[in-house]
Amino acid sequence: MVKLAELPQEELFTSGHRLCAGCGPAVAMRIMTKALRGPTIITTSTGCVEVGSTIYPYTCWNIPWVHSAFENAASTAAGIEGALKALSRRGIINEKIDIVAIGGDGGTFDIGLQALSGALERRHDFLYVCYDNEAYMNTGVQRSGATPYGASTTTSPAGRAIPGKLVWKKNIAAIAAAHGVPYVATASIAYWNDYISKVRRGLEVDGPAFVHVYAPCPLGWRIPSEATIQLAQLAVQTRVFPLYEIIDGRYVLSLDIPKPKPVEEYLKIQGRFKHLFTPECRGEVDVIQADVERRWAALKKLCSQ
Ligand SMILES: Cc1ncc(C[n+]2csc(CCOP(=O)(O)OP(=O)(O)O)c2C)c(N)n1
Repeated sequence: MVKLAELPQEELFTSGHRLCAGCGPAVAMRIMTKALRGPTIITTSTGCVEVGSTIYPYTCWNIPWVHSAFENAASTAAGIEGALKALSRRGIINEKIDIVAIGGDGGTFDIGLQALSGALERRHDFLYVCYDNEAYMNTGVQRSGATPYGASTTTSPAGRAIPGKLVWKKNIAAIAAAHGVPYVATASIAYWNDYISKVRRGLEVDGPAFVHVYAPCPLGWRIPSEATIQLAQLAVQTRVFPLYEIIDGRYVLSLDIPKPKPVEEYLKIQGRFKHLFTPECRGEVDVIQADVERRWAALKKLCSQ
């Protein structure tokens, strides 16, 4: 674990971006850059972070940065890796340059999944960081494969027809790990030093690495700006978003939660789950609590193998 005093003073994700007040993904980016270890090229797929951090002619990235389309951050990273290899073969560069691809949950779980799968399978040496704000926020809060069951979004609106989204969140860490890559981890912006250690480890391993970081969105979750970190912490403390690593296929729990808080505590402060507390939706909170417990038990089992 790193100490606060040991972090680099230099800001590579600087002030002046146009992300919302209390934006979880912005915090995820700033913390991530504190883990970089040397020359690095970053590529970011279209989404809040890309849109809000690089409004032409400005940028808040104090580091080489390439824009990718919504669907192909991982392919861009693979291309950068190939180009760097060619340059080093010709003796034009002789230092190791890290490559980080960044995508939101929509750009990762859904539309960028083919590009991600291909790059993981081809064993490109890069780190993929997925910041998960659990919907397509940049385009107006549409549900994604990462949106949790029961959440109300513009394309899964809670009302008479449905009580919010009807299907469960994809297990993206397991999908990434199924490619047999050396390193996969989940992280939360509320546990910044755990997150930094995981980003660093992802850079250090030889081959592809995937870090899934939980980053609440005040706009889409309908929470006050100052509640972002509290929510990121509550997700972990309720076991909604467990923190773990998958090192060469071996599951390791990063933080045990022996006395979890009730999921209700996490749900009730978010506007996107408000309808779950009306008489018509009675029982939905129990359904969510039961799913959290089932997934936690399965994770504990994997960690004990
Ligand atoms: C092929 C294609 N389809 C749709 C879009 C429109 N689009 C741009 S960003 C985005 C959503 C991004 O969602 P996510 O990756 O979750 O990032 P967030 O906005 O939440 O940061 C969409 C639908 C696009 N740019 N390209």
